Amino acid sequence: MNYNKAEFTVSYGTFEQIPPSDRPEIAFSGRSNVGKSSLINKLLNRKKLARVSSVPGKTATINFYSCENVYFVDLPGYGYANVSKAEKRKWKSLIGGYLDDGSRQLDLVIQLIDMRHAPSKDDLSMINYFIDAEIPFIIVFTKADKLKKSAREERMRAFTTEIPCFEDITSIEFSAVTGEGVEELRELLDELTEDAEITPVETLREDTSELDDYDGDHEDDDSEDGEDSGNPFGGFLTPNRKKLN
Ligand SMILES: Nc1nc2c(ncn2[C@@H]2O[C@H](COP(=O)(O)OP(=O)(O)O)[C@@H](O)[C@H]2O)c(=O)[nH]1
Ligand SMILES: [Mg+2]
Repeated sequence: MNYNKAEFTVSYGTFEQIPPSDRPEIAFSGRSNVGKSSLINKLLNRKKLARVSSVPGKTATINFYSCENVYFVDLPGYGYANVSKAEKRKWKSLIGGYLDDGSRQLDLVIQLIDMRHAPSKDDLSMINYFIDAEIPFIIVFTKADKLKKSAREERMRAFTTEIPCFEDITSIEFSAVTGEGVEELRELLDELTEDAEITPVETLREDTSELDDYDGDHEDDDSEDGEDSGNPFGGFLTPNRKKLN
């Protein structure tokens, strides 16, 4: 893929605005300030395609970047303090709606984790969600340049016990400052998207109508445990997406 061809396409503030996907999507997930915008800019060889900020952003939007026949999807960052309930709800329905929509061509989620720290509760909720929902994902450890060799080795060792199923998860150590890991990430994405095609949405609709058969016991999921579950996500991370296999 020619990563220089990426263009910002569109931002959505609510899940309902997002049209059906007409091409493979690669989504980026991570807590606010983890280095998501910096990684997207590095990957796509641009200085300011995604806005980098020292102050965590306040607006939850899903941003789409197109690159050849693929969309890169920047999910809103989670986990920053002092956010209103209304904003949390918005975040929840955006990310929850997007990830839970089994009809999207979600080829991969790239889950970012700051290499300097143990994964947060929210990071672990995301990872467990991907595992339960069978959403393909990899982990990118960010800000590798900020750790000395020994501290870095210690952190990487700790991740093997802190992150569930770590030995089965592909992970990349990354730095937006030194560029470490960017080629490895590009190669992985190239392999994943080499046959990527844009499919007209009308055709997609016809195709997916047959998938209704797969919608097994969709109804008795317990995804309504809401605000009082003790889960920082308010319980939306209960997979009920349609399983296609
Ligand atoms: N040293 C270092 N700083 C980084 C790296 N990636 C991001 N940052 C800094 O971390 C802060 C948050 O980055 P940003 O990309 O906006 O994070 P986002 O909120 O996840 O999109 C900014 O001050 C960045 O300059 C990295 O790889 N190394
Ligand atoms: Mg950002």
